[in-house]
Amino acid sequence: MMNPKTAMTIGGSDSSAGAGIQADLKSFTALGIHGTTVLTSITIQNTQTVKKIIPTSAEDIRNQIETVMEDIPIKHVKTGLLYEPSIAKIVSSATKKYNWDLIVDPVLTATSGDSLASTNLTEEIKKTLIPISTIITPNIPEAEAVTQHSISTVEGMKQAAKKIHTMGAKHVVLKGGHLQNKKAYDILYDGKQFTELSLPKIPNKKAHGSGCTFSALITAYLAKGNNVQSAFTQAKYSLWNMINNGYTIGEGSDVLRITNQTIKNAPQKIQSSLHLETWMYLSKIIRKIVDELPLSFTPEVGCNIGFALPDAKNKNDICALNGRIVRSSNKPQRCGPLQFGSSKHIASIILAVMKTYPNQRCAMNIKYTSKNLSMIKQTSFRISSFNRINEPENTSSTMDWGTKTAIKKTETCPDCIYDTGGMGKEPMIRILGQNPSDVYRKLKQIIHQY
Ligand code: PXL
Repeated sequence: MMNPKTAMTIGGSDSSAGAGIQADLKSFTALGIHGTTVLTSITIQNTQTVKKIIPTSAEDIRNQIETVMEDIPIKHVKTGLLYEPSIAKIVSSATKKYNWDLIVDPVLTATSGDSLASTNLTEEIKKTLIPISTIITPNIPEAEAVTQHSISTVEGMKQAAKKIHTMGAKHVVLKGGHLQNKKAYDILYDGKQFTELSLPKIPNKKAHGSGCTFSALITAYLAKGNNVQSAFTQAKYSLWNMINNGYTIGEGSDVLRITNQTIKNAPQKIQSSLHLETWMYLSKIIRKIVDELPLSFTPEVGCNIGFALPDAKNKNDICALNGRIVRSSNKPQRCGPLQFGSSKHIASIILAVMKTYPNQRCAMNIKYTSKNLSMIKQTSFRISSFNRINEPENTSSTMDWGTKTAIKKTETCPDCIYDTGGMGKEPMIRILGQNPSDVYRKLKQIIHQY
């Protein structure tokens, strides 16, 4: 195995490990980057409150940087909580000395509202860090503090980004989560053009550490060799999925799920809000299915499930796993991200069903065994089938032909279609339904016959 690439974070410890150095290190690790850590402070906090900040001495901070740098080659460095202006000065000289690519997250306050900076830190960041930063990643209150202008619209964000760019930052990433919009807009400005990304805000999730994690992910993507624009985009989608899969450990904010799995399963290239809603719906149901699917329902080739946009025309309109739910260590496990256009197989089935029954937009395959079939027969589901022996030679898709053949045999849409396989083809049962919940409900009813 190759040695991992390296990066550094200079920031504070968060004893609840949701933000700060801990979130940075988790983000680096999730992307396969070895993170080194320079502690500027210890914060004493839980998910509800910051009780105390104990700064590290300037000498010890300098010593940490020098000791790491005399031994380990590092190019990408992220700063978080610096706390005092003198620390910003130390980072500034080190950036010049070691020729770092510096990613500055100008941390001023915690999610809980507690202040994380002594006076004059904003001024020092403006004076010494912004002019040498590759990227600065403020949220709205931080951008307001830096520009001395209030921001309440996406247009206002763009004006602020331009202003911060004139202060010397090569790129400005402005995080719009604080705007009162349904969507979270984030923008990247490189001095010439804006890249705008928006994803729906995740309701009821006050996520602690999302700012740290976003800039740490950007840093890690840069360390992996991505350019700024792709680092920004990838980090945004990964972060969104980490918030979406966040979890509760205390009475206060949730914690992000900063794992490689969450990054791998993040949405990619989402074209519209309808695409994203479809993705989210299927994603949620897949989680339940993986938890509850008996191994006896998992075919050798694995399970897939697809969900089509209304009026789907081709496989690009169908969201499915680019991978499968497979057996691993004796339990079902999801592998692969959910993507539009990723499965010709499941798309052929759904598109064939939708030709006759446009509302039936979801399908999932499960293992065929005579026992599974007899369990389905105990329900009131309509069952149909096809036989591969009867497939004409000139069909372009067996699934299209088989599904249409099975549909012709019943007066209303079947709930299940099975075939008993063929040469080198595993027999299979497909569950059809209007949407992921409908398919999940039918699956549970079949499991219940056990
Ligand atoms: O999210 C900003 C931040 C950075 N660093 C530390 C923190 C926080 C927020 O709570 O605790 C150590």
